[in-house]
Amino acid sequence: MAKSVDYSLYLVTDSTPAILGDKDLVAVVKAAVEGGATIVQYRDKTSDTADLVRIAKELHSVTKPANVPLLINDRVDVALAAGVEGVHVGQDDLDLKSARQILGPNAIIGVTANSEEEALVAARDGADYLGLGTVFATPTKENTKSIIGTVGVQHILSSLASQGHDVKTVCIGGINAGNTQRVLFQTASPQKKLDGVAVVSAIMASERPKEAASKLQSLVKQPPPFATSSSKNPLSRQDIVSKVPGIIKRMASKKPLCHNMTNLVVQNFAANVALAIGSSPIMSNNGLEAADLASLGGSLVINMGTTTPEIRDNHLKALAAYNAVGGPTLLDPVGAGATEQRRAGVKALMAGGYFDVIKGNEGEIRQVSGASGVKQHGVDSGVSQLSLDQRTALVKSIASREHNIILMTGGTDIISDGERTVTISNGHEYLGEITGSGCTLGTTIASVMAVEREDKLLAAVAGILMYEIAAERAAERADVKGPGTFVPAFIDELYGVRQQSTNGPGLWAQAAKIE
Ligand code: 3NM
Ligand code: MG
Repeated sequence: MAKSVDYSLYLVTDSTPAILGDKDLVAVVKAAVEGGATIVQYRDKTSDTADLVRIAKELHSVTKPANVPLLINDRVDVALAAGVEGVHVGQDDLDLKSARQILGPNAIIGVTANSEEEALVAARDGADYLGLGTVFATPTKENTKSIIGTVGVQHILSSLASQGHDVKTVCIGGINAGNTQRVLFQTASPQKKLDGVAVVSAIMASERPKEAASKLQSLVKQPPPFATSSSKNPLSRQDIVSKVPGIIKRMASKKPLCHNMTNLVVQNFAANVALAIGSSPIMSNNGLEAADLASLGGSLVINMGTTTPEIRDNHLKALAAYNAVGGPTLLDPVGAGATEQRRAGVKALMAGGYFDVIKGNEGEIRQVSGASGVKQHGVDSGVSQLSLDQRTALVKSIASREHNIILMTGGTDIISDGERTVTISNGHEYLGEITGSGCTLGTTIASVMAVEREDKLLAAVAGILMYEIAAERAAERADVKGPGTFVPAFIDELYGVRQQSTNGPGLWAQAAKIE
């Protein structure tokens, strides 16, 4: 059934005062269509049937001239009576097959799907499109069945593709101008992408529905700013060794801003590490100034080490600000599995924005992957439960799912962008005997990303190598007797490695332990 329908900006109406306010429904829909809504669903759970038909006809008089299909939520009878293009049915409404029998093959019929199974059944039974959700918790619909996130949407898309269904798809629930681009980007599976986004409040609650629709329409057309340049050149040891010195030199001469929202324990150490490697640290936990800082062209580190709900709000504000301008972002989910607060914190941050890099130890990365039953004690690295092959597979799969870079630190660090995977076994045991070594590795990687945006995996690898080779050199020094004397020597060696970056790849060629 090849109907040519543009699903890119799907407006679902809401006539309740909480959303519509005192605006006129038909005027709002008219404005939204002028702004760029490509399909409209009239959703009204309370009006009497006669009013539903009358309002549907009024809405049709503004959608039809614009060639925008109008669908009715749930009520096949109303759709027939008003002569509109189709219906949208939920899982508890009239079933798809009956709706199709009544409305015929040319009607547009969409179905809400909350799970893989619901989606496959609806696709098999001939739905024209599926509304996948609920993506994010939303006050607009409180009785939603489950929040499936971008991961859940992607899972359904993959499974539709693997069963050969080319049904159209939109997602719904908490979609707005702040997350539309990221949601389209992060839900994409290799074989199938969403055809559009569906919104209620982002347009219906707006005082300027035409502008709101036009903004959303322009967002669905372009990739998010953080995804505009991403080269995936091969990264052999040879490539890495030859490119890293130039990148570090560039960082030292540009002195990019590295905005750290980090924990109480490492503020001072992280700022010193940033200065030593050649970036300009700013240690600000105030989300309200993040947009100003993001405009300065640097990168952002969010470290959950000593987080609170209030700090999390600041983190989310800053993340949105950096995402909006494409500033590189790194999440360090310290102790991610240790407490309920931290588990909720990781989820909220990952649902609230995009991180170019998520770095953590095995337990933290397992938490990030959503693996259940991971218990962490304290916030230290703990004991490995997975083999190297299992860890590598996990890192790769999360990276390809999130469309970002995942770094799992350990004796051997594993880093992947889903396609390319690098393992690095530099470093020294003293790094495990001081506080903040993981946190300041985050600072280092983010600093490098600020100057190397084309290939962020290469940037991260450069950061890891710089950091761990400096640690080896510090530990070897005669004046270093243990963790205490190691710290100042390490800062000196970071500075030293930065100075030596002008000497070409010699140091790296010799020291880098890469596979
Ligand atoms: N259906 P907003 S969520 C109408 O999950 C509707 O099936 C949902 O509203 C589903 O864009 C939802 O304001 C409300 O978040 C979406
Ligand atoms: Mg319904």
